[in-house]
Amino acid sequence: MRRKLVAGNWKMNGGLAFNAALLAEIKAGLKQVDCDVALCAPAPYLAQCQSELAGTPIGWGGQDLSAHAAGAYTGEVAASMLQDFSCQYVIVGHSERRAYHAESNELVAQKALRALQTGLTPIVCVGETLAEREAGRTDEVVGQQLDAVLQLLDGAELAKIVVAYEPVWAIGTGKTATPQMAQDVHAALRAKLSAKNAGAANVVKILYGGSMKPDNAGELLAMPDIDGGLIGGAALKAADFLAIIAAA
Ligand code: 3PY
Repeated sequence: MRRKLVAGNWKMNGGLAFNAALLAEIKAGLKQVDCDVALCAPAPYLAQCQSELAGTPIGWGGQDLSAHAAGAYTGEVAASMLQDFSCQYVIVGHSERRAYHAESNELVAQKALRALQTGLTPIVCVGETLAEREAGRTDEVVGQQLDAVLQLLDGAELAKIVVAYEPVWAIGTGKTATPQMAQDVHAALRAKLSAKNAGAANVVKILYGGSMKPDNAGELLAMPDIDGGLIGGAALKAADFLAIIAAA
């Protein structure tokens, strides 16, 4: 039985005062937690997450990292820097980074490897565009995205990743995959993981992301291969985030 993970992706939102109020409200509202919970914040606010969340059941992490260990890579954030702020997680390959920063499947896989080598859990995002879905290419596209990671990791490393299926057409649009549509893709992803390493496939959490909110979380999270959520807009509202945690 895989323990569920509810991870918030704040994207490029927030500010010191906003975060302080949000974190206080989430901490106050968090009663019984039966799942893992994490927040992925913009890099400048990781120190704030560390000081506000240390000692709580809520973990924290970055939204991206460099594939390089250190050096002349202006603007990049190294895995070791995330580690300095006690991050446990880092998102890699979010569709917004793939689209706006031209991140290839191979680069995303290298970032996942770098995270693992530094003791961070990479949340590896995969997902198809609307055109790809309408052309019947969903499994092929997410399969290729996952394959790049499978090629780089051995079985022990693979068991430590989290995968997030985020259909691009459901991100920030209010549209959500139906629970069965999401389950079908999650099952295909797990089959791919299993072909590489059956033991790892059983333990890897596959999250659903893309407009998960309180009113659809319960039915999505009830599907056998949906092991949690990567939450966008709803993670910026304490009541919504808490409701999704309660549904997990
Ligand atoms: C969304 O739900 O919009 C996301 O992109 C979460 O990562």
